[in-house]
Amino acid sequence: MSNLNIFGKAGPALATAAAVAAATLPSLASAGPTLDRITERGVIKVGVGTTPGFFAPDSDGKWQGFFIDYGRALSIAVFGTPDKVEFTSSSPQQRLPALQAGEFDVLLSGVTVTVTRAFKLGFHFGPTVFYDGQAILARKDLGVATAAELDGATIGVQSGTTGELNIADFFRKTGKSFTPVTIEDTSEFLAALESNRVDAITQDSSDLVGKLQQLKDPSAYVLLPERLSKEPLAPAIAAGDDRWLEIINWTVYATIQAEEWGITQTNVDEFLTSEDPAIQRFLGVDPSLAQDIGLDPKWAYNIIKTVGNYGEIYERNLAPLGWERGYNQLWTKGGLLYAPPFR
Ligand SMILES: N[C@@H](CCC(=O)N[C@@H](CS)C(=O)NCC(=O)O)C(=O)O
Repeated sequence: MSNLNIFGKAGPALATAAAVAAATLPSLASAGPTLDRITERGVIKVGVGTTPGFFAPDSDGKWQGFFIDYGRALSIAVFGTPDKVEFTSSSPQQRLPALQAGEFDVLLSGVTVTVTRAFKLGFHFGPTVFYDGQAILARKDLGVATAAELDGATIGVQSGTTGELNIADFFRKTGKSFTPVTIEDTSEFLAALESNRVDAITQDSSDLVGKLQQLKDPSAYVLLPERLSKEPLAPAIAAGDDRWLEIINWTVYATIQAEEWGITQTNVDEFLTSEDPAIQRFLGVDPSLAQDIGLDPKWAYNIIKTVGNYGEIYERNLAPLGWERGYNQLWTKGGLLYAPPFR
């Protein structure tokens, strides 16, 4: 009788190697330098931007916003409390090198996932938390209603952003001309528009909608309807720490899954008596899932109780700016948000 199996002739040797590897595999995604640094320091360092609704200090100097809530959620996942997180704004130009240098543990600053950033620069990304696109904010007195009509305009773009290449691509496609003015500093970027140094500025639409209200006369500008690009905005980290990446992934997914189940900040306690075994595992009533992944059984419960589900985070921070859900709606409601199974 032949002893050939699916491994062919080399089967037994390969099978033995696989068995040894399985026996020596760590049971948890291994922590790396970032998570070690975070636990040693006792605080998560987060790089952010300065756009109302997404990240901005309130009148008491306390950071508020959509991405800020995700920073607090990460603090809950790691430390069980929302306040072991430090937010620092830095320019789009400086924040990726600062992340690489270990000055930040994660960027929650509207970073777009791109293939160059993944392969060439070596960054890793959590789930997209906001599906955005690049837009143009133009002076109304130019008299244009669409970006396609812009010809010969001077356009401000922030250095280090995906906007630099997108705007050049856009004009290459329309065959019209433009003059880019590349500016690093955010205040200077906005000042360039207000002083007529540029005719328009281009950035993620999330950024422009938020910054518009900081301009002295918002009614003097028009947000042109085109979206020049796909800008999936996601948490970004340096390579080399699988467990930190998984904590980020599943923290975001927890907020999405909670919304899908209808679990909210106000009704989460009622769900503690749910008969659904998946919800029992999710909320830590049944601690087996948390034991398997090495997190506090109440980590997801605490996140929902403290910052709410995805929809609540969105509504609280972005509805006041007039944002509708659009692509940032659950997959069950025609959007793109989808959490893999918590099992
Ligand atoms: N998504 C683009 C742009 C990122 C970006 O510039 N984000 C805005 C916030 S959405 C920002 O940080 N602006 C500067 C600031 O707020 O100070 C990228 O990844 O390059």
